[in-house]
Amino acid sequence: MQQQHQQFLEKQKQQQLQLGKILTKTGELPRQPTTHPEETEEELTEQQEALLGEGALTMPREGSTESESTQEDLEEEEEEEEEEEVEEDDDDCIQVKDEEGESGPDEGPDLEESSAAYKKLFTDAQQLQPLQVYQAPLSLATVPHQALGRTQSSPAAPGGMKSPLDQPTKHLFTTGVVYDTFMLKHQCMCGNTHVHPEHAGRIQSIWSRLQETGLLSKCERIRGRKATLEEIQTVHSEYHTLLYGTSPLNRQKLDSKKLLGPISQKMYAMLPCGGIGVDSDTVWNEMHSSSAVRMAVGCLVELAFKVAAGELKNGFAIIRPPGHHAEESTAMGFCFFNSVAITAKLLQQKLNVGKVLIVDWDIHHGNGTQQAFYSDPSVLYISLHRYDNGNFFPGSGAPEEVGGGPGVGYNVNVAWTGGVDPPIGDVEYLTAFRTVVMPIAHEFSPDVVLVSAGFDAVEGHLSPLGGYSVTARCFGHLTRQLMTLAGGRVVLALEGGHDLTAICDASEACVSALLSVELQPLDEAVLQQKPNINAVTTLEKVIEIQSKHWSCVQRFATGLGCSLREAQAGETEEAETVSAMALLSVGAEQAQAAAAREHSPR
Ligand code: Q9C
Ligand code: ZN
Repeated sequence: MQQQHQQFLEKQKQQQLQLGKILTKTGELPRQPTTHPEETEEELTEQQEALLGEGALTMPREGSTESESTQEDLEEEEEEEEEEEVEEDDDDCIQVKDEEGESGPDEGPDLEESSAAYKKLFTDAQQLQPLQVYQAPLSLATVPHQALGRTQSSPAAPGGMKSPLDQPTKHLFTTGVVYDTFMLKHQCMCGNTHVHPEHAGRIQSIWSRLQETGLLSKCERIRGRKATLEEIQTVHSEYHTLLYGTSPLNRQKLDSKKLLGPISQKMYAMLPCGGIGVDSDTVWNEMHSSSAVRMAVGCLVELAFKVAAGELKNGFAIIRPPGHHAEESTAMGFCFFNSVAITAKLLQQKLNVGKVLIVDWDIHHGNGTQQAFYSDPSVLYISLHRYDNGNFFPGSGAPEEVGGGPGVGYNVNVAWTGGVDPPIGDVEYLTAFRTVVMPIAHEFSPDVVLVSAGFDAVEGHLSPLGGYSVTARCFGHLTRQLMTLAGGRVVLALEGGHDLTAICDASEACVSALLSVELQPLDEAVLQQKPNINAVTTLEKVIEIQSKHWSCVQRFATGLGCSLREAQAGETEEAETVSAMALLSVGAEQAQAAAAREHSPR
């Protein structure tokens, strides 16, 4: 399997090199998107039209970088999904004109029906009761195959094995994984993945890795969907939502309802690579990006709802583009819609989930997520990121940013400062979890944990997009620690990371942890090493600031420089002292009671 994957990566690398050359003509590609280029082109501004030559409109052959088995899988899927796209375009009109009051069919009968059931579940059960007592809502329970319609017509998995979706009667309480090929279509029109490291191959590779290692067959595959414009507006402004949530095709319909106003004349920057976008990172494909960015959000929402409701043990969302930099009205750093933030809001609004913890271990600060919950005490945001005194992208995330108003203390920035010499690695991340992340998280006691799981802190990512040397394995161990929270209701969502080996290794480690598969142990060297001086300084500062809001961190202010082994020994000693004290006090009480009996009259 390893060897196969290695070959696949090699092949992919070679093909990436040639991407510029292999742009083929539309006619040769029967599988090109079924949205009608002729109609769409009319909608584009003159400026964009000039950019969209025949060659530029044509994307590199989809799936060309995949292993054969995955190829089959996805191709079958493409067919049905492309049909959906046109259907769903109609829904936008319904949602935006909002005449129906309720959400349009885009949200789907599944969500609408189950949403009510979920809400009832949470209210009745006083939030997240033990999972064994959970009764699946009607839409999730055993249903005859035919009754499920198109959402169940899933492709057969490679090797003749039926995929989980072909067995609608079996719903296992296991790790859910969500992935959808719609997200592959968000690609710069220049087609050069070297210029744009946030490319489709990232999630294709992770999906293949989970298949090839057999991990996927231990999981339940969840079908994604595009988030509705209404859902996106739980975090983003209406203008921002329409700007990035619509394509020329459905905008035409919206236009005819005279509701779009300034959206009709979208403006993007022309990029040096020949494509268009907000900036060179945050590229836009006028034909396909809106579907992709809405799919990324909808996939995470679907997965997280099932985990929060107790239908799945936990989950891993293989989604792109990432979201944590996206602010209310700003797209940046590859991000358009903040999937994790939207999901947290929807869990609260539709499922009555009380407290959500968001842990963000992408190497970059999640400025969008911080902004979305800055004055909200019901969502605790903890980010570990390279900060370097504001000199690392996006520049925000100072330790002093602790939240505002009622949200003071509910924003925790572990802002690594001091560059990469010495490098920040496993020991530093594990120490941060030991002294800051896990104590605060336990004290907060969340109902659900969402993880902005970027893997750009993994070794293999060089400055300026990384520079740290955390191992993939370490992320498995961090995941396992988070699973001690919220009754195990933990959902990871891919954010950044572009080194394919690194993000595949890390995804594999995290999914293994979620499945409670035995993890590769951390090296003894890691357990015996002390965190580096810059990390200790960073953690001292965080503890000094956050101890005003979280009393639990105070006890870690000393001993930050300990290795994990030393800390472990200290904890054992502490525990022994505590029980010895308890014994002493029990002894004292008994003695007192005995003395009292002796002196009391019969
Ligand atoms: N000129 C994520 O990992 N590059 N985003 C900044 C400045 C931004 C990374 C270049 C990298 C964004 C989700
Ligand atoms: Zn990042």
